[in-house]
Amino acid sequence: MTGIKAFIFDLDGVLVDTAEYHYLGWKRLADEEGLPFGRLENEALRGISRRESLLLILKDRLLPEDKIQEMMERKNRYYLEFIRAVSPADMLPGARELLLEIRAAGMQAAVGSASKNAAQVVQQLGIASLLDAISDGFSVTNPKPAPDLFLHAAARLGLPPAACVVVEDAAAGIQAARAGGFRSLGLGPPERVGAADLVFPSLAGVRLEQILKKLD
Ligand code: B16
Ligand code: MG
Repeated sequence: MTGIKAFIFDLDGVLVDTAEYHYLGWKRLADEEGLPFGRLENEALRGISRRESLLLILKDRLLPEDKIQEMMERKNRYYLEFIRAVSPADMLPGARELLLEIRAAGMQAAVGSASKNAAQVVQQLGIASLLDAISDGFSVTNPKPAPDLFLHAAARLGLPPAACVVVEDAAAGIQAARAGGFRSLGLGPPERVGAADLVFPSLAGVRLEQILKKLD
């Protein structure tokens, strides 16, 4: 018996690939500001909060707080334009199937995303009715790799961390899961998510029973 009663899903990179839209938003901002930024630099932003992402793009450039706020708002406007077309068809392969299996097994499911736009994306994906809780960029102050976001989700589910599996595509997310005492399922290359209890390239073809058996 695993004692697992719930799954906490990261959003971007796990349930949907909004990473490309985050990239295009940052790229447009960086180009406007004459900041060097490309796909390579973008890899370091996976799962990282909006503010931390901007600070990484700025490197050692120091800017006043109002300019930082303005740039974060501008990038978010671009991002919101890009995600307007997100629909149920954008769920990543295997994600909806796993959510449905979790529900059918009488387990709980939550989203734990650093994004302040998570609720909107969940709505557009049409999966709100499959979720028991959404913890997002408004829920806690300390971003991943701090465990706060996942602890918030577990508290909303009324469960201890050890009863929840965190599903993540980012190194910072796996770190956060481990720090909080959660089980973890990493999606992607071992170089990125190898610290997780269990690693799959993606959720495509991954069945609930398979996960529970391997975590046993
Ligand atoms: P926002 P996740 C993260 O989502 C993204 O991976 C990351 O690129 C983004 O900067 C962060 O959300 C904040 O998003 O600007 O919409 O608040 O992977 O935690 O679901
Ligand atoms: Mg992610």
